[in-house]
Amino acid sequence: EHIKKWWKEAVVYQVYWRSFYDSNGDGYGDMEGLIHKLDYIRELGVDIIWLNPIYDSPDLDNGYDISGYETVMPKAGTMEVWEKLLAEVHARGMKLIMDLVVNHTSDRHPWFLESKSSRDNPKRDWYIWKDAKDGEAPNNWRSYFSPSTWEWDEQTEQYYFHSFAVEQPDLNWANPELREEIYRTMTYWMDKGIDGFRLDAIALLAKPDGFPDADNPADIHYLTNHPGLHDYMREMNERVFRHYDIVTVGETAFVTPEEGLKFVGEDRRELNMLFHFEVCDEMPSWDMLRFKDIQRRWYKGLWGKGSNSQFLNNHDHTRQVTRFGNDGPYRVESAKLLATMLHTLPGIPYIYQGEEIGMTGVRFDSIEDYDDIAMRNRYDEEVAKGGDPQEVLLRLQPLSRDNSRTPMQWDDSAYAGFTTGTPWIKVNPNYAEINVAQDLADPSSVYRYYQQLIALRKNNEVMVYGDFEELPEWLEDEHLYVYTRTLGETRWLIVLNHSDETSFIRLSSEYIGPTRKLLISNYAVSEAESVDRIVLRPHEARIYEL
Ligand code: TEU
Repeated sequence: EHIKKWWKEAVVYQVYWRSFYDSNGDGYGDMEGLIHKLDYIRELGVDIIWLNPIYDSPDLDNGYDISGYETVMPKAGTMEVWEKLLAEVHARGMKLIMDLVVNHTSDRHPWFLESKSSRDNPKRDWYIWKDAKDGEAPNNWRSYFSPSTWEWDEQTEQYYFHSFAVEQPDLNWANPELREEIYRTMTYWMDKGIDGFRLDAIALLAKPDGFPDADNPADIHYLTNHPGLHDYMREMNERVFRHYDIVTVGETAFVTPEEGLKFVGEDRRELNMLFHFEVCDEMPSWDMLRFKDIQRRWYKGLWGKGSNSQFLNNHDHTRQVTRFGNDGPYRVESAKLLATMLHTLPGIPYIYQGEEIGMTGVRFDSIEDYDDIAMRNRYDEEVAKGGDPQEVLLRLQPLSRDNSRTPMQWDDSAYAGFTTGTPWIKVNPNYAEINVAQDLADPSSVYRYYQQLIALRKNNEVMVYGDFEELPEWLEDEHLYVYTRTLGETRWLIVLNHSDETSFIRLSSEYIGPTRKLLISNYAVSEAESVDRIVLRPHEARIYEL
């Protein structure tokens, strides 16, 4: 019952270009540098590159504060280099999807400068302006990056709304003129030949009438999924997406499977793929029982009706082997286990740059070493309220977005071979042990394992379209994750031991047949292994064909 699509069979590789490879020694990665490394990405076997924003921007939120939708930020390169990048990606048989931020712009976008210039400026209503209420902000909402979603403008004596930083005013999607302008700019990029969009913070576009106060201002779910949102999404599809053979991915915070299906249901004509955060937002550290529950609900809610993604880290969430695995003695096994899980669960797998060599999170000694506006604002806010600076720093470190933004570790030369200049953010000190050169030279490296996993997907449709079913014996096990994928006559058994202890699995006869074949594992497995009792070493993963 699956409609086959090229993007359903794809593996996506996310390039946070400013931390990927610096070609001109200014300390920032750039698109020219990315072009130099495209063969590295291609050899992994991935199909789609997701490029974080490269548009003109004051760069306060690392490109997510756009001041020009059709011009390129000089740090990233030029439009000519971008055209070359697209051609080089296509020449290698890969696709390029662009990250597009349409919930808000930079406060230095010309549209906002006009909008804030006077109450009767024609673009006033392209943003959200409100009078003070009893001399205060219109309501009690917190923003993602600041204590209030409202910023007072002295000149026109009104507040403007911002879901993120003060410098990121939200666009007013209720304004049809604004929507038309966004569709025009989307078409501009589509007509350049890109293969789709990753749509940033897309669940925030619709705002509630009257902006009522929240019962609990700290629980910022109120920023998302308001009535009218899907009218915008359907109009966006109607005006732009449906005219191209592309893939569209919605970054949707705080959605349930039911809400998520509204975005990606095959009959909905909105988006193709969901990129939801239930794991990253609701699971501060690893909890196999909760993870299994999340996977069950999403499988039940979406499978056969709409497409989901599988990931455990990105540029906003710390590195998976540190947060959800073991980045110490079992780092390599753990990185391979997490990859095996993400590539065999139902959904399109996303690889965040560096994940494929098992890069880890970071701990900088001083707040000055951190760049992320979310972290810096939170630190300032908490210290201003009397928090002990050292205690606040230690508490914010594990989930700081900078954990994933340290430079890609290419080799053990200065600055991990990322730049010949001074990097914009410090390199993780473990780069001498963890780097691409090392992994390419080692046949049992994390990189080589990812290559094998991705090659499996190319040759086995069961990984893409196979039904998912957990073995009942281990539903409630807090370490073992045991499930099958089935497509027609093909049946795979995946066994995962998510712990530092050795465990074992006793299998009933239906999983032991004479045809059982070990396809991949992250430990050497002796053929003498007894067929009905599998011993799983710490963080051991295996895929069997039954
Ligand atoms: O992130 C959106 C955002 O912050 C939430 O969706 C959050 O990521 C989610 O709840 C998981 O915690 C996007 C970009 O990825 C981020 O880098 C930008 O800072 C942000 O939008 C504003 O554009």
